[in-house]
Amino acid sequence: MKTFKANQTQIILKQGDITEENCDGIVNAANSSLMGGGGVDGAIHRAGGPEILKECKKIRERQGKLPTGKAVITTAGNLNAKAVIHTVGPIWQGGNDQEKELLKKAYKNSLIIAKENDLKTICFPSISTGAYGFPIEEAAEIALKTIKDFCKEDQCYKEIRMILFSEDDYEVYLNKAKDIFNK
Ligand code: AR6
Repeated sequence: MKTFKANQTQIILKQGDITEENCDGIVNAANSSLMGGGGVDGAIHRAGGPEILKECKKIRERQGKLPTGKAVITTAGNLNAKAVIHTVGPIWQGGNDQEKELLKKAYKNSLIIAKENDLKTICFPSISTGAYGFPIEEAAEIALKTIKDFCKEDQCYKEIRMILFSEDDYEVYLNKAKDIFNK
């Protein structure tokens, strides 16, 4: 685990399973259907229980599929959190299909909706770098820069954690964070 600072917000990088975190908001790397899936999405629904899917279904009925880059919020069910923020990262298509802008939007819109719901500590997984194939080096840079830019403007967060599932992913994020936050 390593801690950085962006304005008044603690930025924590940690290797682990996001479903074991104790915080206000847990971000889910969902898909547009909001009906669950594999990877971190599957893990969050399994650990959080059926209440999360129930609310996702209501959102689907109300507003249809969730476009890439947008975010919605539900209960966290049995997780040690107040809410789950579901966002949809882009599927990597080679880099010329607005993937970078859309990944940035996924982080930014998650931060905005969590702020609107008064969440002070929030955990992110590495959005889009699993099944969606986004190259991790670029994804890490976008994730951390978007978080830093947000914190420059807004000090609403006490703590923002990036939870990296593998040691390799953790190392990539750590190296980027040293560049981005230590200047
Ligand atoms: N805690 C933290 N990170 C995790 C966990 C966990 N428990 N499990 C996996 N990861 P992915 P995506 C990491 O594929 O690329 C789903 O089926 C994983 O190692 O979960 O945005 C959705 O329903 C990787 O680094 O999400 C969508 O269909 C990162 O989380 C699709 O996958 C993201 O991998 C979304 O793909």
